[in-house]
Amino acid sequence: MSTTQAERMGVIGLGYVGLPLAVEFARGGLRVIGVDVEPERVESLNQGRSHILDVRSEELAPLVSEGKLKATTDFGALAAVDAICICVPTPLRKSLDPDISYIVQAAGEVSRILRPGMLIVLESTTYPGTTEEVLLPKLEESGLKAGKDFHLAFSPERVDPGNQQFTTRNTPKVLGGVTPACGERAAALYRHAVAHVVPVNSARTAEMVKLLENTFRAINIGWVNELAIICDRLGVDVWEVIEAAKTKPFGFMPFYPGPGLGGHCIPIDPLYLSWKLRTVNYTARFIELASSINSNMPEYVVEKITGALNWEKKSVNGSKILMLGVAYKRDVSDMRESPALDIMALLFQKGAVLSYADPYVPELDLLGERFVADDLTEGFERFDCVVIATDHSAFDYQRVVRESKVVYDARNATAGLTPAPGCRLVKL
Ligand code: SAJ
Repeated sequence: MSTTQAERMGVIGLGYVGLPLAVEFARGGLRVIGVDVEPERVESLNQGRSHILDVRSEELAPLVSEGKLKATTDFGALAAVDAICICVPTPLRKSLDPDISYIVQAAGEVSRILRPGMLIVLESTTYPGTTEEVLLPKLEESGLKAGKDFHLAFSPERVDPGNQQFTTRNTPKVLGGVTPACGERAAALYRHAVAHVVPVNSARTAEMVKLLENTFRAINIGWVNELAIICDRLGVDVWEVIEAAKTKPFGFMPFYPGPGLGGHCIPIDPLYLSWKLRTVNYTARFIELASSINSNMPEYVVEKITGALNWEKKSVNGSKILMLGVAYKRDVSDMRESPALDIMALLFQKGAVLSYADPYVPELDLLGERFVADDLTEGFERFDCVVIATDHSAFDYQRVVRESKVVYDARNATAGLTPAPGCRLVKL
């Protein structure tokens, strides 16, 4: 099979990975069909309106009006393309096992329209072996043979939502094929959309590269979270320790303790790897240890809040507690796996009278209750404790330590601030 140039391509899944990718391919001169299962998302995209932070409608609209980018819910529209990138979610099940059902569903749709000469690339983060062991056989149900009749590769997404410096176009793109020719074909395709392609020798290698990247973060965050607990036991300021360690100009990279591990990547990707290793009778001890430390941080934080209230002769039960920030990290609205929600749930179960404030989250449902964000106009005196769980830039931390009775700062957001005489400030 020849390595044909792609003129037309498809992207399945128009979320924070798929839409920026579709836009870059369209800007690179290809005609792109984007497929998504959400009709209202498809409709707004075809009107030139973007639902993704990193894709401005001003850059999307001309691509749509010039016919370079079209969205649809119809997988059949992909029958006409030369290449398809699959960018669907890979969450965890409640049992903490990988949920690759979206990949399998997309593969079934692609298999129905697969033609000789097509290139299929999986971008969804998953365990090593998924492309060859799950996607390949599903696509070969078409009767076509991978590496012979069609090309198949894996290329991990490296999208960092909101990152103005590193974009889909300028972030190096790792990719690996199930055969060398598949890898070469994928590299030729991605050169339309990204500045720097990084070919590796197999799809399995490319799958593992992504898991190394994010497991590296999860394990190091787990280590600094344990360091925070250690420093607390030894009466040392963990934040000062890290700031001083950062002065080492080589061989050190700072990570910071926090209330736990949030987001849809870092808490999840390492568990895809440890799950896979269990199927080959191996225990990924570092991953599982970091995961247990990180997931225990909300309980650790609640223990410290309880202690701080105790010094005020108050119990959690009946105390008015304000959660400052509920998103999973600073200056984002995403609440997936947010540790702030775990802390709220634990406090709620202990009888706390909870409020929250978050400029990015107007309201939230938790434990069957609807909470509406407090606009903070009435200040902080009315709360028995203010918990800084997510250090959004918009908060006035000077006012927090001036007005609050008790502040529990899980993010070192009050660094350098002197609390008013009546404010008990406790830091992680
Ligand atoms: N966190 C800490 N301490 C740290 C860093 C993060 O507690 O030192 C917490 C955050 O508060 C958050 C969670 O960990 O709850 C994850 O934070 P993150 O900074 O890793 O951000 P994510 O989840 O947006 O990770 C993404 C990843 N991008 C991709 O997978 C393509 C990750 O690889 C990036 O390195 C990261 O963004 C980034 O650097 O922004």
